[in-house]
Parts: sequence; structure tokens; C-alpha cells
Amino acid sequence: MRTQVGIIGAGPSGLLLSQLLSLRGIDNVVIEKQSRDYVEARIRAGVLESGTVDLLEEAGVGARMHREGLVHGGFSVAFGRRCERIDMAGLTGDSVMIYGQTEITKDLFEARQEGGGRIICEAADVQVHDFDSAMPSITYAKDGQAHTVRCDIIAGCDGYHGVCRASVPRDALDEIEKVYPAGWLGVLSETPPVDDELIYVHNDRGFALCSMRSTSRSRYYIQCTADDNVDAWSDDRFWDELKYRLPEDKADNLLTGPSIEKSIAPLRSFVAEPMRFGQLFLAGDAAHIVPPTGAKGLNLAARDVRNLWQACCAFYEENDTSLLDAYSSNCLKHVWRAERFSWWFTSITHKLSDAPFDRSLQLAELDYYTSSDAGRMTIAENYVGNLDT
Ligand code: RFL
Ligand code: PHB
Repeated sequence: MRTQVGIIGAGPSGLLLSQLLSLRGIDNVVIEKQSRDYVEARIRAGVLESGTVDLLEEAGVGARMHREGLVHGGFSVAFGRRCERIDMAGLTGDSVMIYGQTEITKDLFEARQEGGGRIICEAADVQVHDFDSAMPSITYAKDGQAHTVRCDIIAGCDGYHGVCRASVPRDALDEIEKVYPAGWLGVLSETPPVDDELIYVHNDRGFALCSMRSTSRSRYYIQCTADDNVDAWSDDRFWDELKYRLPEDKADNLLTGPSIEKSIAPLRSFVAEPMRFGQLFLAGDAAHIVPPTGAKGLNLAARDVRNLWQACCAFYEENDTSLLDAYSSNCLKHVWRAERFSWWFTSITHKLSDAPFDRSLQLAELDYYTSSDAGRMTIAENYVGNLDT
């Protein structure tokens, strides 16, 4: 098989890139190792920056998001006995959209199917070859048969554990990583959210987050240990712990119910530099991971995809390689900005040490950043992000 852009991974990065390229007439194939059902069911991100919303619209998949998504102009940070609202809309004129990654993935799969896109799911033994030459290729097996895709460009959209980054020679890549001594235990439940907006909570027993997917479906997280086991957390134990960590008035109003999904995610900061090796371009989680506290992972992935899409358009439409050449440095500027914010917001809200000095300093930072105009603005402008800056 021959195509222009071979895309590895049908997560949000790979599907969005495929959709955008196809709208500009650039031929592409997506190769995914899991089934479509598996990919669509993965519960992850929920907060979209307006730049991500714009890009999804541009990709022609904005209709359901605008119908069902919730626009939030603020969120709260609770600590000590206080709950301080960050008025994102008032401070920055911008807001975020609450719309689940599961729904984005479904919308994109459907759009690709309608547009006659080629997405090969359940591909085994996916490998990338010769990406340091002008004639790279991808091989995989499907239903016991071996296949080869020849292409000009390989987009490595295969997430943190994918094959693309792992195929780059060790000495051509810097992997910069920080692992935190904590994880997030997340629960999805068919219960109305405890508040109209998100609440990030600093508590003496650790961080908690109240989020949502709709006005009837809640997503809650509590900080757990990095090696915690999800089976040790019955629904009752989860709700008791969440109630303990929430501000009293919120705990009193919390509606609980059976969990629909329960999982533990590790907290990690990670950047691979550069994001390009010859004709292989890494995008999204394949190149970088942020701890989820700043809600930046999917938004950064969308920004990479926009850069790579525009670079491919310039290459195929005008024979101009300058954007492909600038891809890595253009992306990494934003990556490090989001890495910094996600690390900082994690480090002031999570219990990462028992030392009284560290804990008191966190409270002092939370007090300063939520009570000074400059502090609130710093949080707000980082949280809303902006694809054009
Ligand atoms: P994905 O979603 O991991 O998709 C990669 C795809 O590649 C496939 N794959 C392969 N395919 C072929 N061959 C191989 N060898 C392959 N190896 C892997 C995989 O099966 C998969 O389908 O990466 P992508 O597309 O870059 O998307 C990134 C986002 O998923 C991620 O950044 C976000 O979910 C992060 N994130 C959040 N981001 C936000 O912007 N806002 C949020 O509110 C937010 N909340 C979160 C999050 C991530 C979380 N977890 C679980 C880490 C909350 C959580 C709890
Ligand atoms: C989510 O709803 O899953 C979510 C929201 C905000 C975050 C992280 C995750 O910072």
C-alpha cells in the first residue's frame, strides 16, 4: 500500500491529524493496535481549551461538542477552610469546554468513516522503517497477513508506550522525565456533579478533583499512592475518602452512586527532544506527558497536530519544507510552557511530602495566588491556554 502520511495510533492525535489532512486532500492511513471499541472506551481528558475547540470545529467535528459540551468560565481551588474561584472568563475573556475524550474519539472515528478514511485497527507487530531516508515505511500484521505501507512522512501518534519513539536510536533523543510519588484514582458515576464548575482540592490527606462529563455524569479523582491497587478501593471507600477531602458544604451535598469506571493513572512529567527524526514526527503523548492537574495533555496533543497538519499542507501544496523543519522547536516551546504549569499546579495541590515546611509553603502559595490579582491571572491564563500565542 502507498500513501502520503502514515499515521501510527488512532487516539485523538492520530484521528484528528487524519481528519484534517483528508479535508485538504492529503492521503493518509491510520494504523492502530487496539480495536475501535477499546479506543473509544478509554476514559481520560475532559477539559478542552478554546484553541482545541476551534481545531475540532475546523476538522468538521464540532457540532455534537457544541450541543452537548459545557462551557465553563471559571473553576475553584479549595484549601484550608477556603474555596476560591478563578474567574477565567472575567480575567482572560476565554473559557474552556467540558467534553470527554471518549466523545471526541467517537466523533472523529465517525467522521473518518463517513469520509472514507482508511483506519486499520487491531494491527499487530507495528514497526516503522527507514524514517531517516526519503522512503520510510510501516509494516504490520492483520489477520495473520503481513502488510507494508510506503509513505513520505510517518506521524508517530502512538502515545507514551508506542513503538515510534522507541524506534529512534538512543543517542538521537533526550528523554527528560520526572516521576511523582503519587497517582490519581478516578471514578466515573451517573450522578449530578457536586458543583456547576470544577473544584481542585488541597487537603491534609492529599489532592482531590471534582469534575464532570455532563450535568448528570460526574468524574471525581483523589490522589492515591503511586503503587496503589484499584481493587483495594471499593466504591464506599472512595466516596468516604472523597467526602473527607472536600470542603464541608460540598461534602454535605455530594451525591454518590455506583462507579461506572474506576482506574488509577500515574503522575509523570516527560519530554522527548527533538520531536522529529528524519521523516518521523512525534505528536501528543508519544512525545510528552504532563501530570493531569493542569488538564493540558490533550490540548498539547491538539497543538502538535495543528502544527504537523499545517507543515504537511505547506509541503504538499507549496513544496515548502520550512514548517516541517521548524516543527520540533515550534512544538517544544508550548510543551515546556505546559510542562511548567502542570508541574507547578501539581506541586502546590498534592501531598508530595510530609514535611511541615513543604505543606505550609503550599498553603502560602495557594493563599498568594488566589488572593492577588496577578496570582489569579497567572493561574487563569495558563489554564485557558491559547493556541495562537
Ligand atoms: P493516546 O490517547 O495514548 O493514543 C495513542 C494511540 O496509539 C495506539 N498505539 C499503537 N498503535 C499502533 N501500534 C502501536 N505499537 C501502538 N502503541 C500504541 C494506542 O492504542 C492509542 O490508541 O495518545 P494521543 O492520541 O497523543 O492523546 C493524548 C491524550 O490521550 C492525553 O494527553 C490526555 O488523555 C491527557 N489527559 C488530559 N488531557 C487534557 O487535555 N485535559 C484533561 O482534562 C485530561 N485529563 C488526561 C486526563 C489523562 C489521564 N490519564 C489516564 C493519564 C485525565 C487522566 C486521568
Ligand atoms: C477530567 O474531567 O477528567 C479532568 C478535569 C480536569 C483535570 C484533569 C482531568 O485537570
